[in-house]
Amino acid sequence: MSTTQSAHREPTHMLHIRIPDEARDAIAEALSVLGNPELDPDRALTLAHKAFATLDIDRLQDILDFGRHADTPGVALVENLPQDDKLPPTPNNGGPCEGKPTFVAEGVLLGLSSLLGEPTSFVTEKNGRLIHDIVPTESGATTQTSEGSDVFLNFHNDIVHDESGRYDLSNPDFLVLNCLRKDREGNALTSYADARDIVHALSDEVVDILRSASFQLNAPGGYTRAYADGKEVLSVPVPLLGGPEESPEIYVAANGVKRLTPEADHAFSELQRVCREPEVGQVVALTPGSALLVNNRKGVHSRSRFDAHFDGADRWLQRTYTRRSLWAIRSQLVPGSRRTHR
Ligand SMILES: O=C(O)CCC(=O)C(=O)O
Ligand SMILES: [Fe+2]
Repeated sequence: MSTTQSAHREPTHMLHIRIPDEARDAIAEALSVLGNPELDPDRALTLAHKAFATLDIDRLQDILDFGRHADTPGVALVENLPQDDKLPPTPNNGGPCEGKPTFVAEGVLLGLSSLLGEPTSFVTEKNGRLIHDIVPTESGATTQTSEGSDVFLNFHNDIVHDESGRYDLSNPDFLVLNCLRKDREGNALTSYADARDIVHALSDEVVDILRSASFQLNAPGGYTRAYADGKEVLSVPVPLLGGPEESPEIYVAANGVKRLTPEADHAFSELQRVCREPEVGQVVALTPGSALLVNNRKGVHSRSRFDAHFDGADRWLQRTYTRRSLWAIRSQLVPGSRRTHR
């Protein structure tokens, strides 16, 4: 345990927000008129924002504070959200779903995202779509990607390739994950480990190494497949932890972290180990009608192994990558687009 910190420090906790039935029904009604949001994302976001802005002031402020302050939890579970009356089969090719008759789930995703910031997209992630269908695929079953199922997806952040060589700059501040369908066996668990709790659980020596530029992150699979035949595209040497002691930021790649020294290798193993400890990893089984708000800077997340059958009844989440502001990444905008980036 870190000796520089109080041994009596309280761990961070998952914020729980339950939407009352009446509010759920009012939001569902407002979202019933929503068309396919990819056709006019700004209009869809405005409509969904209006729907969620009708929440009572306490719950609304809880979500807004989650998005805007350093001292709030890194993960929040929102429950009793509206759902689509009829859900088509789960796509088995990484999405999107063709012919979905209503867009309530998409509206929920965009409404929650709009309270945190601006949904953004990248051409190498889900073909630049704003709404990511997170579904297991046969070809990706054992990969360290969101298409995996038959493997533990290690604790990571969602990062984005950047020409500067830093992959933790243009990436999302938040992920929003909305559950449309759970896995049949109920084995899929999403975990979140807050860097404040990680640091507390590690020795000072290991934290010092994690704060040194002894690591290189591999770019996400979508990028390495598109531009490097799947070979490594490494960042410049970076630390995995940065920022002030009371509110650290963490950056870990899912697609591989190269350790530059034996000490860095040990520190990385320690990091992954403590994230799995019950006093650090906060675990949730997402079910339809619940969504997870994930701060992608305050902590890392993982997903357990689960069964996939590729028969239309598999687990199905929808996800946005959300930034507080799009301004800093404007030079990466695809010409003619307002939200899609290279
Ligand atoms: O499937 C999950 O629960 C999380 C997957 C994941 O890491 C992601 O969508 O970024
Ligand atoms: Fe992820």
